[in-house]
Amino acid sequence: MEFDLIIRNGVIANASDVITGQEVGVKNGKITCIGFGLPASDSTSVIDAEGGFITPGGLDSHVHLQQWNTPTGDTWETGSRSAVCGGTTTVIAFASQNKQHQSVLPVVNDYAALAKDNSSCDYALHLIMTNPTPTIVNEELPFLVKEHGITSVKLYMTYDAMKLRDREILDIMVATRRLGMTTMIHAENHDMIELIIETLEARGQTDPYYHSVARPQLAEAEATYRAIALSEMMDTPILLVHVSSEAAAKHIRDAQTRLLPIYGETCPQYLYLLSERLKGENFEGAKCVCSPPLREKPEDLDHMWTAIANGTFTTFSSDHAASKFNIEGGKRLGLVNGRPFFKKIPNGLPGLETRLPLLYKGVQEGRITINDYVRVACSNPAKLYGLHTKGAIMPGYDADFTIWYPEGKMKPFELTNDMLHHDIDYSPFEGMTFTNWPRWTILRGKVVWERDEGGFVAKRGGAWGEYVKRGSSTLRGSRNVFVNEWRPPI
Ligand code: DUC
Ligand code: ZN
Ligand code: ZN
Ligand code: ZN
Repeated sequence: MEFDLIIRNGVIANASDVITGQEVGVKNGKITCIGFGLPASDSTSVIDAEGGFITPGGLDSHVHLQQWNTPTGDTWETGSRSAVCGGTTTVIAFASQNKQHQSVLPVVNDYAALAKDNSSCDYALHLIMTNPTPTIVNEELPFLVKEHGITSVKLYMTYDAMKLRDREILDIMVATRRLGMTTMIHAENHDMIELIIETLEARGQTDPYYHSVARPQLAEAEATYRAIALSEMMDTPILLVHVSSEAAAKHIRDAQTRLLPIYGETCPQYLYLLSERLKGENFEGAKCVCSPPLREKPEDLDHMWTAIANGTFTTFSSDHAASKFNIEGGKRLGLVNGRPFFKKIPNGLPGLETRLPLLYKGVQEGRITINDYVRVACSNPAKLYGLHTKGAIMPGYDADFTIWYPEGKMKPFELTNDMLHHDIDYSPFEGMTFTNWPRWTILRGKVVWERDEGGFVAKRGGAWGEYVKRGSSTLRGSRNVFVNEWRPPI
């Protein structure tokens, strides 16, 4: 058998196993063989992994690029470049409906056009629904599943511009159940938050730090449980996005123990950063405003690591939703007449490129295993969102890989923003020490990032990331188990 590429001397890590001593053979962008002593011909490229881990290419299933609410953020070009330089080979970003849109078909087309020919990694789209008219729910969603392979929606329980009532969520779940879609939910109690914000404002408490006071863990936990109850009644799988607190994770775990199809996602910021970061001088706290907010205590971070290790969290995503800190003309978003106003600070952090190195650090520190890493960062996102040729190193799968340095080979370094490839003027993780980083990123058999030599090399071949039409989830879905004799409409 002829190979285009052979990767030698690596430790192959999947979600289930670690394989040593074997090599990976690639032909026409696919993994065709895993075995001993694969033969190289004159036309075969050979990579020597020198004992480092070979993991499936990272799949970041929660990314905001060129969305209407991040006007100073990354484009597809800069965001996808940053992704591959951090080991990610596939991103799923959002096409976002405004309340005014009476049809989501043009919305999806517009977002797809932004990505087309501009992405250095493979990509897919979720749909954010903010105004679920009967036509959209009953006619357009089936079309999007069939024609575009958009098999997931994201719904918000908070923000005036996005929030849905419980009844609207239930109506959408009738359709997502019928269509085998995954429903992602941003769970925070809107009314609790709105009341707190109003009173904070009246008291002049508008510095960035009060963003975290305005969105307590209780607001997340209440909405999380409510979302689970809606899902249980409708027998429909959901994923709670960007979970930040133990109380919310506990609701998810309890539901999973009962075999409900409830899934959870967490993000790097909830593993590493605390709300004290919002107190920085000179408005620096604005760099760490995300929702749900950073939590208070070191134990809060430990709980999130534990929930990755014990399987409560299904996926680990960046939630890259970046805005520049300094914008042209010396302006800063979130300052109103020179005064900080936390409600006006764009919510979200940059994190596409740092997601995998930060998770890998947890492997090095013994918090999680390499199998946990692959499960939440590669395999489960592929299974939950129906990317059936990605997320594992197996014959027949896409030849997408992240290859790490062997331990001890890389000189420790402190992260600075100029090492990153996004178009954002800061990273909340600057100053952290790393002792490993993706050494090579390979997308469908082609090297797109080589840290020691060419750096970001995808540009040589153009932005050749492809749109991926997705199928249905292969994780547990609707079970035909109901709360009583009532049945949802079919
Ligand atoms: N939700 C997200 O998913 N991303 C950024 C902000 C938010 O509220
Ligand atoms: Zn409101
Ligand atoms: Zn959200
Ligand atoms: Zn998000």
